[in-house]
Amino acid sequence: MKERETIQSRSRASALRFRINGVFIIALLCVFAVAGCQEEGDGFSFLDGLGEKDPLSKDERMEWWRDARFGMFIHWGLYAIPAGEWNGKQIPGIGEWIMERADIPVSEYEKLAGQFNPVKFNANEWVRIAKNAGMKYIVITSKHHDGFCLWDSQVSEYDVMDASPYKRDILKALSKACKKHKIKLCFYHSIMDWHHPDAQAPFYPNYNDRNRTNPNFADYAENYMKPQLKELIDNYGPLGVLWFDGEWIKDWTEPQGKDLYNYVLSLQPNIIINNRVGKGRKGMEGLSKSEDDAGDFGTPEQQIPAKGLPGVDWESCMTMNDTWGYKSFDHNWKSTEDLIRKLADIASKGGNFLLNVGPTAEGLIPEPSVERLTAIGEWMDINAESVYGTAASPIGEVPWGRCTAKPGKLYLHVFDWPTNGRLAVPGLLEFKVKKAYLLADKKHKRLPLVLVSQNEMMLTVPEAAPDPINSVVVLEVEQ
Ligand code: FHN
Repeated sequence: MKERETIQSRSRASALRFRINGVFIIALLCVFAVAGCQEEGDGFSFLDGLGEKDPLSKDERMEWWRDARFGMFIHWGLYAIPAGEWNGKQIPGIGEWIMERADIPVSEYEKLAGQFNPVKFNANEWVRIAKNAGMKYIVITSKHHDGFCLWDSQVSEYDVMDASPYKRDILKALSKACKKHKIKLCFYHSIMDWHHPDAQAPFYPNYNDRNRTNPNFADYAENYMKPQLKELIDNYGPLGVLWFDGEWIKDWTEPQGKDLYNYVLSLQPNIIINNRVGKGRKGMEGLSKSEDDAGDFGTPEQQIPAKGLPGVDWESCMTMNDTWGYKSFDHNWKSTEDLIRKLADIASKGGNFLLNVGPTAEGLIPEPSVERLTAIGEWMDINAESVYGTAASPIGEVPWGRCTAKPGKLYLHVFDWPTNGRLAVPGLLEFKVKKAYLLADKKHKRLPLVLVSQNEMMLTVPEAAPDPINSVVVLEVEQ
């Protein structure tokens, strides 16, 4: 008996030693892992893998996103093949809606999968284009409303591996490239699905019928959509954002949205989820109706809120022409000037800018988009400090452009450079200006300044604008 006790206590002691050694080894591995992350500065937090036991606060989850301010939206799928044309006719409206707009039956549309062979797709090149533009994250359509999946889904045959001749996992390639280039990968995922028989497929020829329901929808949501989201998080993560859309269908409710929000967080506790997971968004204005609505940030679409929204997280998503998915005949491109100023406008109101590209069926980002992104990148090379990690203007609206802020600094984005070399800066009541300089001037040479009133300061600036689109003047301030 005693002997047995001794053997048991000896084995308990050695088990304890083993556990202590194990804990020590795990702790050591964690230290190395943290050191490794820091050394590489890979943009992924140490907390990425630890979330399960220690849920983060919303502020902690949102930190990288608030800092990033600028991301790339990618709408890519089978719709890039017709590129806006069906049966020889140019179909009006956005390209990724061609299945709905041209009344294409599921059996016809799904044949496009057999032609999807984007041999020029290069994930590293796409990520490089985003990174060079100064973008910090990419949101790509894992599945748009047409239901086609850009990854190897285990619950569907309607995906790039099983249904297309390309047979390469696009999201896997992007996930690797994003890790390599330290860009956060995020997925857009449509709740509405025009291909699935338990979702909106039976609604043909009006897939977007807002008054119809499918009695099997709950089955689709539980046994198709949720498993797909788990695949995306488990096999392609950790993800930055899950960006839902297509939530306006009659079959979707706010309680379902809240359930989905919690489900996604249970899979990856530090993930960020947009407000289209539930029913809270106010149309294209995109902001949530109430704080109780599901989702971490508002999603204005093709518009920028008129005023700054202190304390509210939001992201304006926008196209560069008039379509999200590629259309060969849409040449209505926004100018570089417009896009750079929109970026400053959005940052000055405390939001993020998610700027879209719609790659071709071959897998190329259209040249006009690349040209604009390159120009934005050149502006960001000099001025990124006035965008990343900034907050909304604390001095209200300014007549010549926009203002962004960081603790101790105001960034004046001057769109209309004064022809007389004098820039009046209003709204400074709360601030004592210590120094002013041009962000483009590496030496930070002081610009002369005089206080004209308690509220307004006059800066003497060079006659020629450092940048004809947006020259940034930095004010070092005390509050
Ligand atoms: O219907 C979609 C549309 O195709 C596109 O994906 C945009 C992007 O925000 N969202 C929807 C409309 O709100």
